Amino acid sequence: MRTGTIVSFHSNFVVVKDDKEDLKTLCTLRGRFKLSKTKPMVGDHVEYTITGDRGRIESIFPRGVTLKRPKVTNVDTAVVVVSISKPDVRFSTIDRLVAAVALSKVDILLVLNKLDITTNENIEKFKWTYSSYETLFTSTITGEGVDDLKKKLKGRVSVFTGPSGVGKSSLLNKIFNLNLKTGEVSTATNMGQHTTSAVSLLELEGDGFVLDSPGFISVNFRETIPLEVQELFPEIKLASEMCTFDDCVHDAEPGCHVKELVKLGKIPESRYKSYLEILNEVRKGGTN
Ligand SMILES: Nc1nc2c(ncn2[C@@H]2O[C@H](COP(=O)(O)OP(=O)(O)OP(=O)(O)O)[C@@H](O)[C@H]2O)c(=O)[nH]1
Ligand SMILES: [Mg+2]
Ligand SMILES: [Zn+2]
Repeated sequence: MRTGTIVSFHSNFVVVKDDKEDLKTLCTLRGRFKLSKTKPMVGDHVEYTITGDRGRIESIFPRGVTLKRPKVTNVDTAVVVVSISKPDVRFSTIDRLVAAVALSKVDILLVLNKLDITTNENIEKFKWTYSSYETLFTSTITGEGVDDLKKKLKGRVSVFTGPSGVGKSSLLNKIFNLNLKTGEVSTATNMGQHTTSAVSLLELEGDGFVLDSPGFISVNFRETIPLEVQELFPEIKLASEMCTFDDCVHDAEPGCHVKELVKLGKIPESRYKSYLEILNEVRKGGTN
């Protein structure tokens, strides 16, 4: 039997890219899939058969990491693209975004795009603030960093996410000579409009897939408990090992190494503030 990956939906069909051949087939589902709860998803690895020019999904392999919005499965990496000029995405927003992505347990690659219009001072500030993440710096205008990004995507399933207008589609166009629709950043709000809307995987020359996701992954920390919030902030998690109390949440506790490092200027104040904000949200949520 053939195996492949569901790359998109097309009315009542799913489009399957074959594992071995450069072949895409419109597939229907077997009857039992229509009744069962397992609905196919973009990113699914499937067994399928072909009759004539139509295929049929026979089974879906067990899933890896699944994102709810955008709805896609078997994701290895979330490429979180941001810019700090046009649009000027605030650090607090970036913090929430990467924390939300961390909830889904995918690897995070943080990309600062629009280097060409960002001051060195701001780039350095960003570098320091996000030094606990794997980061890349790019510009679709000068081409800087684009090849490095391309290399990082090889052999994996990556989802591009980030605020609208930061240049996700532009980066993908540049990397893969695609022609995704890009939008002008609206000058009125300086925040751009959502240009990308469909969920479909793009193939990387037979080696990996990328999803250009519209705008933001929705942020919801409702199911998180206070002690888990530090897992979403790598530098805080690391420092927590030296707190006096094992269950320290780095708020009012004595002997807190995290607070110590913030005081010493070794953990960015803005990161710690975002951490506390999410912690308080989680506490209000009443899940613990
Ligand atoms: N100066 C500069 N402009 C860029 C860069 N990359 C993209 N842009 C511009 O930013 C605007 C938005 O780019 P898009 O690629 O549509 O942004 P997006 O992140 O895909 O936005 P959504 O699809 O709405 O989420 C376009 O006008 C691009 O030409 C860059 O590196 N430098
Ligand atoms: Mg886009
Ligand atoms: Zn602590």
